Amino acid sequence: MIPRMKSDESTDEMARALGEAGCLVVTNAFDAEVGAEISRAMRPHLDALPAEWIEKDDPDSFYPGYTRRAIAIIERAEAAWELVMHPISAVLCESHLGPNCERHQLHVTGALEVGPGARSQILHREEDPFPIFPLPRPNLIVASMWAISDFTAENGGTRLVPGSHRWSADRVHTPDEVVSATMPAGSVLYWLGGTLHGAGANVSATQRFGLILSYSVGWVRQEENQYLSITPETVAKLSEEMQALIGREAHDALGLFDPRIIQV
Ligand SMILES: O=C(O)CCC(=O)C(=O)O
Repeated sequence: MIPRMKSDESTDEMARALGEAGCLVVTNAFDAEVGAEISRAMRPHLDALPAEWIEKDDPDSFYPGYTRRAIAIIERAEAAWELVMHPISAVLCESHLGPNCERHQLHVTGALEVGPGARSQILHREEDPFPIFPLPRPNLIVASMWAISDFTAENGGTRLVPGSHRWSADRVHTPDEVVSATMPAGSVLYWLGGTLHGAGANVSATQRFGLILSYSVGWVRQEENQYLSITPETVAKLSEEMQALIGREAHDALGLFDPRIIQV
């Protein structure tokens, strides 16, 4: 079962529930107008994707066909900045990543539109790029999916295996352990980097639209190269706190720089 809470409930309780189940839905987390503004900003980037990427499906591919993905959300959708910096995400990252690092960082950002006809995505763990750590791994990543449209079991709502963040490598999920995160627009789904998950199949007639924002411990390579995804003009508009979050701050001895060379 995926625990559900409202955004005005205790964040300590949210952190506990996320740690227990490996996933958590928080409803009433953001306004419809923010979602609409993000959709407007990302539409041209999603529409510009080559048709041949979208309108075919390689069943072995990690990314299913009929699904549009566009990254670089900080650069392309200013309305999303408040979600990137959302206080609930800050508490959950501090609680689950804080013990393993001096500071967490933004790992990847993306608008994900699952279209009618998309098959389900292979279940995976966000921490799979770090195989050097045996399962179950220490917490390296906290991920979030912000529901800009409703998420249903029919339109490709994210599927998860609650509890799988604690499994060793030989534990394989059974079909009845896979649960769809159904949530109304304005909700956010959180999951830990060790939790098995993937986009569901879309057997409906409408698009499922969400924003994925994930965070990692500050000492790993970010999934999305934020230095090449955000222009200096945009960096100059970010608060100091947000600049640190995107990685423009050293983590202990990692990421040293001389601030006299580039000043933003
Ligand atoms: O779209 C989703 O619901 C999940 C996306 C995901 O897991 C991924 O992009 O790796």
